[in-house]
Amino acid sequence: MENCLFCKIVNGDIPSNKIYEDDEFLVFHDIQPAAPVHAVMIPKKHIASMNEAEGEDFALIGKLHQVAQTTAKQLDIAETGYRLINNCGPDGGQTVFHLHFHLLGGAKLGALTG
Ligand code: D5M
Repeated sequence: MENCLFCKIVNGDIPSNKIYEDDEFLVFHDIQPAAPVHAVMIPKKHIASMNEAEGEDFALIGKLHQVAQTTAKQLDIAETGYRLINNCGPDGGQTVFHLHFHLLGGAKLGALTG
């Protein structure tokens, strides 16, 4: 998708600090970390947000959770625990409109606030 920041990262037009990559997914360190460990997990397929997911996208999103589990082990936060977040739409705090999950850990995280 033209003018999508994360598609540009997938295509290599914008560099990223990669943690994991396969044919379907890319995981990289967040440029503005909100925790000691903060990874961004995306499907390479452009899906604008959770609202736009349809059909086989949900299987992809399921697999992304498997990648989250593996990545948490790789980043050594599996034992202590972590948080997996999807921000959807403006009120959800989404700023990049390419579906992604935040994987946060490395410290005891505060309570969720609205
Ligand atoms: O989260 C979008 C996230 O994307 C936010 O935490 C910053 C991160 N971001 C933005 N640009 C980059 C680059 N170039 N590399 C790594 N991380 C980046 P949202 O849920 O949409 O607010």
